Amino acid sequence: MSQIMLPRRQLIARAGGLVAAAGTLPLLAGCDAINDAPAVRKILSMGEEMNRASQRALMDRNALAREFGRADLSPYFRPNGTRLPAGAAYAAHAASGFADWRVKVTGLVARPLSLSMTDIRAMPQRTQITRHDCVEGWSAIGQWTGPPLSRILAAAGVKDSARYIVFRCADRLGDALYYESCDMIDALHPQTIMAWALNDALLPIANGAPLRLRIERQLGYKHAKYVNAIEAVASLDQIGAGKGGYWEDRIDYEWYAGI
Ligand SMILES: Nc1nc2c(c(=O)[nH]1)N[C@H]1C(S)=C(S)[C@@H](COP(=O)(O)O)O[C@H]1N2
Ligand SMILES: [Mo]
Repeated sequence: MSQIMLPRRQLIARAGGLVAAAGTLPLLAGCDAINDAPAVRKILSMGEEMNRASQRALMDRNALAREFGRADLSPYFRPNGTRLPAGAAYAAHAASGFADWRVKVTGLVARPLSLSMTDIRAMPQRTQITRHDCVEGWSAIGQWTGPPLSRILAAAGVKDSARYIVFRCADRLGDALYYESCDMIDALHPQTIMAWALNDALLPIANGAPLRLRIERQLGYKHAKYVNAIEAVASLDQIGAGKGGYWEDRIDYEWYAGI
């Protein structure tokens, strides 16, 4: 029980074997005389480094994002970025209920695929209620349904040489098409799905119809909407400006936006 009550910082320090140093931290805080002694400062900063190292080691990239209940659903899932891709081609797809929409699966795969929405819906599905966090400072909770990306990649026979998955989108923002990418850990994460339904209804156009990525351990801009191609690559250097995403190429959004 007392273990559980320990602040996270001390738990991590204990895991790192720095019980003594960490145990004295609360006493040292506010005691300038001792804090100023170079030797003590050095020990404290060693502790900090150990904490950071242990934290990194403890961070589990395969851990699940929190899932919520139906009572937690946001009454309205706010759309952001493109709400309606411009152009006649997308309009025609929308008018026909996306009957002819294709998602190409290409690159480092043994069997390139061209999947219809019927194909996508016939695959094993996952439904999850998760919270979407946008860097612009808003969140929303929604229920998403679609096949795990891992299933799609397995169907295509993704090769061992693939290190990243690139998601290409149908919407143009200014000079370029939106795109995103992730590494294989996130690509194969059980909550990474290609969603075609939001809250038990077909995905609204504003939220990325007919198909959008849900990559639940990452910030909002990684969740590519209007996806029409999934590409397995060994390097991101030749994709866009080489930083792995539309916003990453343009402003200082991190490629790895883990949450
Ligand atoms: N194709 C495409 N995907 C996109 C965007 C976009 O403009 N175009 N915006 C991103 C951002 S910044 C966020 S927060 C989410 C918003 O998803 P939503 O519209 O369902 O809220 O989509 C992301 N994926
Ligand atoms: Mo966002």
